[in-house]
Amino acid sequence: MEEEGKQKPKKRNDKRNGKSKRKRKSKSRLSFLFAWDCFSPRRNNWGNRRMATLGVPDVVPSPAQDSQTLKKAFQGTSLSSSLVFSFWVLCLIRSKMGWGTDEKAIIKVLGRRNAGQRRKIKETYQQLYNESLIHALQSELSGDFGKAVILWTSDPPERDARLANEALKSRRKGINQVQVIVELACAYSPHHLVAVRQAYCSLFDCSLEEDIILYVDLPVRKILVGLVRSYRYDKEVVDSDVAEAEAAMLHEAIEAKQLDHDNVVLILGTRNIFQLKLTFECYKQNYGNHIDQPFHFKQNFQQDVESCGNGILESVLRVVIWCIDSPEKHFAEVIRASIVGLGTDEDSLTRAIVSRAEIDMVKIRGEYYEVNKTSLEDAVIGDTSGDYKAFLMTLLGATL
Ligand SMILES: [Ca+2]
Repeated sequence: MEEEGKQKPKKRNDKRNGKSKRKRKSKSRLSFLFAWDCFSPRRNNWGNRRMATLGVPDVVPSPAQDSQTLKKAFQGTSLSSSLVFSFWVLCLIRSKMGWGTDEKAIIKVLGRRNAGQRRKIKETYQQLYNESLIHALQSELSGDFGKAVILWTSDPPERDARLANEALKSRRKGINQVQVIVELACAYSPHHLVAVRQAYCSLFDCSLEEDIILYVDLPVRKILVGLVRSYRYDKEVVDSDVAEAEAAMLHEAIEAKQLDHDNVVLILGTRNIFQLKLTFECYKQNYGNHIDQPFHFKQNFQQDVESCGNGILESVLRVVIWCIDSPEKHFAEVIRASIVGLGTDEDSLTRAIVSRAEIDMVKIRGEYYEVNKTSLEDAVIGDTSGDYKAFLMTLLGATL
């Protein structure tokens, strides 16, 4: 779990001209920011317990107790409750049918522990049984349920490095795959992105950037490399002059239909999230009027990007803007798209719920209801079943 942003906004001195150039957001100059201030990433973009749906019990067993419960669940607790059968019959059934894993107990333990608690359980399990918990889960669980539990139990940087690798090596390179990389670069803290890049190097013996260059074609490659290379400043420091100038640059790129222009890549890949939100707002204020729109309707940067075409580049930039401006909108859409119509895209559904349950799932749930007029929980219940459904619902706050 990533730490809640606790740092207060601060001034930064620009030594080039000897005076404070960058300014802390002030209500008088930037009053239009107030409307979204309550959704500010400073408070919850990168993790906030109040925005998590994960339900940790008031009294949490020790990591050793949890490890024992899990070990017992792998061996099958049904032995003790099925004394009516003789022991050898159970052994026979178990050996023939693989019967004996208590999935509910696994969900009850792992599905109700936060990232720090899960890490301690993993360490303790390794010490007690000289066996990796992840390996044990891999050998005991299967299907979408197994995948979801393993992703949830993995360290977040390693989890996301594996997700990125899977997306890059996928034969399909549609927006569903590419957006996994965009999420990493734009919807998480800069520290998390660096940790994912480090994990990627250790796991796959090459850098994330190298694999993007290898597997993704231009012009999307240029955008993705620019985004994952970034290490954004993570505090709320904005400069309205920079926002005005860079909104103009974005507008020039839109006018020229050059969405992969160097300026676009530089702005989106280097500026802090707060600065970019201000730039998007300046864009809307300065360039949002369109002849064919009612006078009170101002088009924003994302809508202008979409009006440039419907190719992969436009889709990628739309995801970039959403992940920066309001990640909950993006993840609500990922969940909607994974559920809508016949069948389910379980990988996307799992990724969205597993990776955001501890960050902003409450906001995602609200956004989902707003757009789809149905609850996120009902949608998940309607499209999933068995232990997989029970696990996702537990991460969404339901109790078994
Ligand atoms: Ca469906």
